[in-house]
Amino acid sequence: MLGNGVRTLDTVGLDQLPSATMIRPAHEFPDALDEHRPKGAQLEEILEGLVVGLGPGGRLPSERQLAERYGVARMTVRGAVESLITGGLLYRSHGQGTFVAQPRIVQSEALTSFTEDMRRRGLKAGAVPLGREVVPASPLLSGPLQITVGAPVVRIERIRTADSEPIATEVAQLPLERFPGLDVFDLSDTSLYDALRREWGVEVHHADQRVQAVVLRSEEAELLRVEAGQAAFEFVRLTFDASGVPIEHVRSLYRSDRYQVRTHLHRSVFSAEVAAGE
Ligand code: 16G
Repeated sequence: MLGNGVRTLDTVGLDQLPSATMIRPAHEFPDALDEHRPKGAQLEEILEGLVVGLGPGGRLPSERQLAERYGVARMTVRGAVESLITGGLLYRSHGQGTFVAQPRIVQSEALTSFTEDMRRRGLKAGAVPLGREVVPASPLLSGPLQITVGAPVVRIERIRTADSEPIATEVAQLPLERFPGLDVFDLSDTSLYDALRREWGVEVHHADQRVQAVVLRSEEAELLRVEAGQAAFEFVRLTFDASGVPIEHVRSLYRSDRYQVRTHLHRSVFSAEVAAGE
């Protein structure tokens, strides 16, 4: 993180902050705080300016420097920094400082594969196999997949990476009868959706997906290389082919510090849902 090319304002000295940044107009970094407005809120604005100016990976001046520069208590600076950390704009690296976070990967509403999602953002998608087995369909799974209880299901566990960084874990379950040979097919660094198309001639068409917030257990956090107790998005997706036959049930855990979900809301959907009694 601290290799060459990391821009840091530490090196220029906080007394030069307004002009030395040069990346934002000087007037956006006030010399002194306005005594009629809450100090914390003003510091947050200053920090937001620094986030934009420094860009991802840039290092923030220390709390002490900021406190001296703006004549406030370190606790006030810490509060403002914490607020931007909570908002995902900054992150702290122990013993190294506070840095501007990478922008999050946004999941759009299109039905895409992980590989397509990453490629579109200029990142290289990867898949690290964790395990694969054929299991009998449980009563809970057989309903959604529309197969009989006990029918063979291929259960595929993978870590998904973007530019080698773990982003998500996935447990996909697909009916073996629909995809014979999937239990032995090599899926390392391979798109499952590509394989379904190429090898079995099945195209994903639409999906029902739910997302909820969860707290990562220690073994999940370890796989994703984040701290245990960090929040994650849990997606449960049931994917269908063009004839409406379910082909895949997936539970994924996505890092909440690297991922974001975008939804597009339309008024007419409300009327349709009310009409459908949802
Ligand atoms: C995404 C899907 C997952 C699907 C996978 C296929 C979410 C939450 N999940 O990760 O259901 O199995 O893509 O990706 O988006 P692949 O074709 O790259 O293997």
